Amino acid sequence: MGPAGDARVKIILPPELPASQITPEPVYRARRQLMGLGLASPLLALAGCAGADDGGDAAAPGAPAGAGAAGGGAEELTRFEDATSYNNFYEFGTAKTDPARYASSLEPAPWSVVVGGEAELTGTFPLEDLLAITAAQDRTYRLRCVEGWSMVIPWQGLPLGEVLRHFKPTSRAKYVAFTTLADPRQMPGLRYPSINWPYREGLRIDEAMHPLALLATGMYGKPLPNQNGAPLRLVVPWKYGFKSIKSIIRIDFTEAMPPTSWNQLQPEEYGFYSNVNPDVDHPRWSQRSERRIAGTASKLFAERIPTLPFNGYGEQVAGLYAGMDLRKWF
Ligand SMILES: Nc1nc2c(c(=O)[nH]1)N[C@H]1C(S)=C(S)[C@@H](COP(=O)(O)O)O[C@H]1N2
Ligand SMILES: [Mo]
Repeated sequence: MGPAGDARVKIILPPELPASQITPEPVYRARRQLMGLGLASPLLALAGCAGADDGGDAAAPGAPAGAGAAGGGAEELTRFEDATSYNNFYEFGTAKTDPARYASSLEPAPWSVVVGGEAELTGTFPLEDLLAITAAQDRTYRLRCVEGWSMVIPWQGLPLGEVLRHFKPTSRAKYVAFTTLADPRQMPGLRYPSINWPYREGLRIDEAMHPLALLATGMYGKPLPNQNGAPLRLVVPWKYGFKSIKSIIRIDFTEAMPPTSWNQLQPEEYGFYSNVNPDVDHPRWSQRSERRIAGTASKLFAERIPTLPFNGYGEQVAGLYAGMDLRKWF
């Protein structure tokens, strides 16, 4: 890390809540049991994906916001207002309110995506061509920020794997790298070295091909708001939120593990995999529980609930990591 590194360290992802606000252990275990008992319906409804290609949740395509899409009302949806006003999108500033405030300068159309690297079909593709590769689906997914809050959002988007397969990755394609737009004219946050711009993320190719991974184009039945990553972003619901990279302009198939922004910034804190894991603390705070911003709960004092391994999607994705020590490969 260069000389700028020291300045950066201070502003990244501070823990938001004092330990005193975290539910004490016994209460928490009781809740976990309750959740265990009631698990089947909400989790099935949310993950929607016991069968590999059934990504559907209870919501009909284009269902109105908050229409019980999380299934049986067991896990409430985050309100549209909260999902669009409490965001991380450092290209527009590091405060949670900055993206909603400043992202109107982002121009999501026209948009194109460069596809490169280890694939038979590469080049620059207008967004419309990408969207024609396969049909959009509805997927209500939880997204948990590494900072300890989570939301339940009805997304619309294309299964990432179906899009990637269209480009015919070669046998050398072991990873997929994603890059966000970095245009200082549209993104005032680029002035600050909070991140080594452009924002970059990556997945191992089998993770990227997993049917739960979504290339989102909309939420709550509307096109993605700018602050949520218009016009195209990832949603990888079993990983911490920062893996769900926004406003993607480049997708590269690579043989080597690609560099990713948060990992480059603080490798001891943010691993390449970053699967949600309550048993692996962040060096500066626990990951055992989360503040669920949903329903009418206020953003700052929402109930804390236990965080589940793989954010509750373990049944679907744990197999990707069979034999891996998840404490080492955090
Ligand atoms: N390009 C880019 N993508 C990003 C971020 C960012 O700062 N820049 N923040 C990440 C983090 S930390 C989270 S928690 C999610 C938040 O997504 P949301 O605002 O739609 O809830 O976006 C992720 N994607
Ligand atoms: Mo996050």
